[in-house]
Amino acid sequence: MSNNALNNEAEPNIHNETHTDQCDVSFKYMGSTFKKDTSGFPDTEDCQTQFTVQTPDTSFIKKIRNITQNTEFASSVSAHAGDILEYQVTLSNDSERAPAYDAILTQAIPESLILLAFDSDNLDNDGDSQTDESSEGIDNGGGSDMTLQIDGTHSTAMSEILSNGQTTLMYRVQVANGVNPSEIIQTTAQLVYDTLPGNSGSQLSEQGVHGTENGSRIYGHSDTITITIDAINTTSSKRIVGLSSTEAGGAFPFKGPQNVTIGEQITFELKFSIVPSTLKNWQLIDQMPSGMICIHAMPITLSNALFLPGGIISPEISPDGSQVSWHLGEQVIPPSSGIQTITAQLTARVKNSDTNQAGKSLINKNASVSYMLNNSQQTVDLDDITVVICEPDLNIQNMGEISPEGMQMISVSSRPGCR
Ligand SMILES: [Ca+2]
Ligand SMILES: [Ca+2]
Ligand SMILES: [Ca+2]
Ligand SMILES: [Ca+2]
Repeated sequence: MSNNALNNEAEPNIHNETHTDQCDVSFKYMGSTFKKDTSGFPDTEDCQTQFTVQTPDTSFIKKIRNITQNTEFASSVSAHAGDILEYQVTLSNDSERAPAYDAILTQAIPESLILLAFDSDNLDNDGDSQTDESSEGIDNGGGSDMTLQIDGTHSTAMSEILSNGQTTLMYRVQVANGVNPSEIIQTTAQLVYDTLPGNSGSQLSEQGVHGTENGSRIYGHSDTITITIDAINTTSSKRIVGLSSTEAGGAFPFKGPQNVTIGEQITFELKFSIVPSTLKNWQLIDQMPSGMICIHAMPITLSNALFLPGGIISPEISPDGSQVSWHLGEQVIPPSSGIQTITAQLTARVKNSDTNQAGKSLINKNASVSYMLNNSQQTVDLDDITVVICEPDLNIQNMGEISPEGMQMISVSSRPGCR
């Protein structure tokens, strides 16, 4: 049975396709020709044999779970630096009669993942019912930037996936410290197998090489898994924590909208959380809205017990007060630090400018944290805060009464809502 179509499950040699091999005989006897439609000649069915093609019917299901965060197996997972992830690859052969031979699974391990060495991961990697034996597969000793391989030279479960049989492969990786928040890591596993044991089964010479027209048919599958590094958490990322004159509209930290007066100072807090990962060209910037200037800001302290290298990051306020920024550079949050929350404080003043009139809203909407992701600067917006300008709006009213002392009575009231 030839490998036709070449390495492709298609006509004429497709699963369950029936082929007929028929012999045709005729002869002459005493001047008469005897052939298959001659009375008494053997029936056609007696001169033929039928063959039904059986090919492996293999499915390939790849799943992953986060061991550190105790998640279930799924087709994708979220993680951060230091997490241990476990891959499970299930190879099932649903064919009744055709085993899959010489299966080979390969998967590239990128720089962002570290393969745990097969001989010490406490898993039966190659599905042969032995755990951490010396022949679990090719793992290059574990690590990054290489390709793992599990095949039939290490595992009887891979040299032949039986009809109605199943082989399960397992391996683990640790997420490297160099990953960035929101990074997406995709890993693709490739599976190949063929239809004869060894190179050519028990064929007579000349034997076909597998994958050629006269050899075994090679099948290939691939499956991709997505790992997403957790994003920067910006819940409640900007709040008012101090006001110089007006009464706060709510308990501090207050999200506004907040009434303010001309000349008032407002202290804001910026806050966000980051999972263990690496941030490159890390910056925190707050661009003031027109009508508001930054007059003071506090340094951010990154403890060198929690950040590498850490440090005290002084704010930079632009000469016109329109922007404050902190340049945190490249920092690693190692897995031992856990999730880190960064807070920064700045104080702004409502300018005594022509455009700042009663009822005007100043929306502070350009605070952001940014860092390098996939070779470009990724910007994550922080919350918007609205303040509304109030000005004294005195209402003087003659009460039309004379006091007992003979004084004219007047009423003075201010516009409601400013205090
Ligand atoms: Ca094993
Ligand atoms: Ca192992
Ligand atoms: Ca083995
Ligand atoms: Ca083979």
